[in-house]
Amino acid sequence: MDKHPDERLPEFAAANGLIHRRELLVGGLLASVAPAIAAQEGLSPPPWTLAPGRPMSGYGMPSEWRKTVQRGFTLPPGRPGTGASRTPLHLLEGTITPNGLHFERHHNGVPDIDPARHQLLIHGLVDRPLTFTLDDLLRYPLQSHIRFIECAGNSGGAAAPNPTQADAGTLHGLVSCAQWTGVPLAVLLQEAGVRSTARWVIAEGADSALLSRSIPLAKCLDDAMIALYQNGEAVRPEQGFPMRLLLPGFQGNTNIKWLRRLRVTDAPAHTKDETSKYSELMPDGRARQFMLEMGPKSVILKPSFGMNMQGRGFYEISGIAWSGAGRVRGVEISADGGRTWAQALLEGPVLPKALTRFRLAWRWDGSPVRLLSRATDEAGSMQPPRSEWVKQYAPGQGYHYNAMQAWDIDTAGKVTNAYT
Ligand SMILES: Nc1nc2c(c(=O)[nH]1)N[C@H]1C(S)=C(S)[C@@H](COP(=O)(O)O)O[C@H]1N2
Ligand SMILES: [Mo]
Repeated sequence: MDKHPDERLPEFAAANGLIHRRELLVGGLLASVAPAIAAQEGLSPPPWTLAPGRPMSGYGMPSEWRKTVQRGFTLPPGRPGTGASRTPLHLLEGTITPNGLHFERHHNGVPDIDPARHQLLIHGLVDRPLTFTLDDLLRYPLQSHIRFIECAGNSGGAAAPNPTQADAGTLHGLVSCAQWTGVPLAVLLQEAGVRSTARWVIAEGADSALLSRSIPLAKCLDDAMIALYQNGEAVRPEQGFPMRLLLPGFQGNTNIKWLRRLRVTDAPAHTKDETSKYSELMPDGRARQFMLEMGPKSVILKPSFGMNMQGRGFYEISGIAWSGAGRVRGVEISADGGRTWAQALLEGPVLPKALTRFRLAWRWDGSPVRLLSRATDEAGSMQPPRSEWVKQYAPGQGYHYNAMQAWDIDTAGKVTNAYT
């Protein structure tokens, strides 16, 4: 028989107490966190068992006790026009972002679109220009896929010379993951009859920013979708109701919300949204356009800034990883600033272009440590240290930031943001 967990020495996989991922499957390591209680105390009825609870409601909301789990704003909420709100990644579990907490990025607010008056036009280099209402699209066979969306500007604050002391949601919360249901764009393009000279599709939104991006035709014929549902309910207004373009793994900006038009062309349109913005400034002063795929990335969420350690002992390290290239192949964790690494457990199913939860048991001995995670994707790309990442771009460039996130923990258990 196995010894009591307290007596059994876990199998360590890297320095400073990182425990082999196999031990998470065995369990028992963390069993000692529950305090022993007197039987009497455990049996006395809590107040909510003494009176009937409240009635049903038409649309459920999270517990009153979790009211503070909110999207974070860099600009005050309610401010008109352009801005973003961030998913509180550090306050969530699993991999699916609740719809009310999906990050938002609007270039001129959220339009209130009457679905009965909205149409999607497909035109340009096609044999038959077509328009689709929401009802038309709902007659097609639908597909569901769990996919993340990440703004190209996510984590861009890490281009600053000193690490910002803020929680993981504030630093990295321009990424969310949902099950999207809709019509594969390839089906609609096939129906319109794409001409042989076609190479690009210019997508345009029905917001007052008329946000427009040039998308390679190959992507539109691959895994692009006209998304109508988000985690089982109609796409939220903030996410593009009644329909949005979903381009799995591509920078968020190309996932045009409130989609009204797809113009098939032979060349990109060089719209304002892909010239003045969402292009990357390189060290030689030139800008790179159409860097569309998001790189491999991971963030440790537990522990992370604002969650201080509760004394030495066993902890579960957990976080999320993703890549625009496909599946996450592995996530490694270091507790000694990157000298030794342990493979984390990836919680299945590990889906392509979706958030993946990773976990690892850890015994913190109370000494100062630097925690790091690094993801490798199925294309073989690995997250760089920050010092390597910054060399790729002009100073201050903040798009496509995917360097490793480091958290320093001091002897008091305080967690701070650090650069590698
Ligand atoms: N029509 C339109 N589509 C848009 C935007 C916009 O402002 N207008 N913002 C883009 C940007 S920059 C991002 S990162 C994503 C954000 O999607 P979300 O708000 O659903 O998270 O939508 C993209 N699609
Ligand atoms: Mo974005």
